[in-house]
Amino acid sequence: MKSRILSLAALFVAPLLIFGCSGSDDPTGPAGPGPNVVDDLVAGLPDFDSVVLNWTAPRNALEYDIRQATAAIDDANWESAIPVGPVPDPGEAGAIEVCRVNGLAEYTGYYFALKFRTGDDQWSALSNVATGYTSTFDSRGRIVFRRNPGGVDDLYMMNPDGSDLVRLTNTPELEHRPRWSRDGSRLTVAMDADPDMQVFLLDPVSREPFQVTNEPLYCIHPAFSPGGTRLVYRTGTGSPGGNDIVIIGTDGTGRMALIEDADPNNYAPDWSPDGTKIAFTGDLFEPRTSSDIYTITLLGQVVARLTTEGGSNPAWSADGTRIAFVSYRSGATDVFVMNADGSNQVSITTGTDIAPSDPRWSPDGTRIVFFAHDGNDYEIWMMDNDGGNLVQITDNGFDDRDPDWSWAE
Ligand SMILES: [Ca+2]
Ligand SMILES: [Ca+2]
Ligand SMILES: [Ca+2]
Repeated sequence: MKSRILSLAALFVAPLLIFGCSGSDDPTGPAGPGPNVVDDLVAGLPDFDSVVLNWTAPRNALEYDIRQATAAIDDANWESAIPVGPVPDPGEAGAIEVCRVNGLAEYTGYYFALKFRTGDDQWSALSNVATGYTSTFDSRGRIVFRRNPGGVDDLYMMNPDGSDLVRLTNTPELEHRPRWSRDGSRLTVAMDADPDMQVFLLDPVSREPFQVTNEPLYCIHPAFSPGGTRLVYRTGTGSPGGNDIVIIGTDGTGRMALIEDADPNNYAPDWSPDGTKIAFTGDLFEPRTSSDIYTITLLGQVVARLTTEGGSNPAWSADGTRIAFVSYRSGATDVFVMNADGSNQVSITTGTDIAPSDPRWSPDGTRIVFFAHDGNDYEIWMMDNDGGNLVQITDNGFDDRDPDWSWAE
């Protein structure tokens, strides 16, 4: 009984002691867990148009007002600072709050501060002022790919070792098989559209898509010309399994079919780095028993049939001397590398237990990135151009597909 009285007394005394320390005019109400001010606001994880704010949730907070400015924020200029949104609802006192501030200018210094509301028209004092820099957009050496965390694919960008992951899109549409422009400033991608997938350009900084094609049947597999003024893509023909290879200006004008009204399945075109040829997967000649790799001129004249034992998804190296591709000719799916004239075709993944898809070259031609299934979902892998140093880059429960390595210098 005695100990019960003591503990009851402690319950009454302790709050009085805390009030005594913090002052009787404490605007945040009765004491409790968590601070009654925000003095640990920090800005970090910069992206090229956003930063992430963290702070400890104060007690009795009902709402946050978070603001940014490019000059230091104080009580005098608080009202002119720019509110950011959306802001999170206050969590439990003492919890770590997180707020990503989007829509900032690239490579710019910002000041951030907040107030929190504790009752009707009762606002706290200004928090500490945090500073943060957005980063500059730089695609050099970066790998773009698609991932489906919400079930529908969005585009992401990462370093070759998987670090510094940036989400480029967050849309309900499927973004399929992105490709960098040679200067790394733009992407081309096939996206869901009405009535079927169409080819878009995508500014990776503004995330604004521009629809290039507007055709009744799907248009997919776009790739840039080396100068960035034209695209080559694959379009449906209405004939079951048939696909044409088409080039078009990036402004949507100048459409010209290189392979037209084709019954067979022609796909995955890639523009030669010297701009003179298109390599693609096709089945042009009788007997039509396998998909092989062909090159054609910009007038649609077949230059060469580079493979005869099966081959798909050709990818030129940046110097134009070699082509990587996929083939099932040995009874397993492998990545092959050959000279650009079709000579010296060598499998570089023989003996591995993965089935690689859609190889793409590093800017210096020493490495090849591709995607493959890990038994549960798709992951991105990388290896030397002779198959050595095979490493898995992503490792998660989403599908990670269609990597493309920026050749921007
Ligand atoms: Ca999407
Ligand atoms: Ca996985
Ligand atoms: Ca995965």
